[in-house]
Amino acid sequence: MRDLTMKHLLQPHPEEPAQRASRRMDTRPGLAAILRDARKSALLRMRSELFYILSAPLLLLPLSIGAAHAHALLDHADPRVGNTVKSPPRTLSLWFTQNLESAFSTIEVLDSNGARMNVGNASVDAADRKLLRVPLKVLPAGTYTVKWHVLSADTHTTDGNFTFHVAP
Ligand SMILES: [Cu+2]
Repeated sequence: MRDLTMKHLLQPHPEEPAQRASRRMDTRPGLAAILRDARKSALLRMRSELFYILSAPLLLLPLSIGAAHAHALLDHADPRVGNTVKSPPRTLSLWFTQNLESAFSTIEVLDSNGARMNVGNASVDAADRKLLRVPLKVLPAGTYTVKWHVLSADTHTTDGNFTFHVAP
């Protein structure tokens, strides 16, 4: 405690102007005042260190939340994921959780032999940039795999796949 007191009196910390001011006004600082002063400065320093230690993970928190929210995930599809449809759809539509960049967002529809069943490239809907669509060939009964790869407006890419079935 004495060491701390001496150090404090010899090298007043510039970030503690309130304490310096109070010491200046104290014309005859008694032992009690010096001890109180030292205790206060130690507490202040401890508090500021604690603040930095505790705030570091809090500063990183919004970054991880932001990253998790920013990715474009598949919200729903038509035909629906895993569903069996009675009549073959002429268009596959995928709705995502984020706006998409058309040039780097693709859909591939493959039949059970791996043959490509989409006609041309997928395109983002002009009015709803979360909607990606691709025209389909006339699909015979069977199972189809949809592979999608999208670039969201925040420059993150995500991909995924699912199947749907056309009933015989
Ligand atoms: Cu993202």
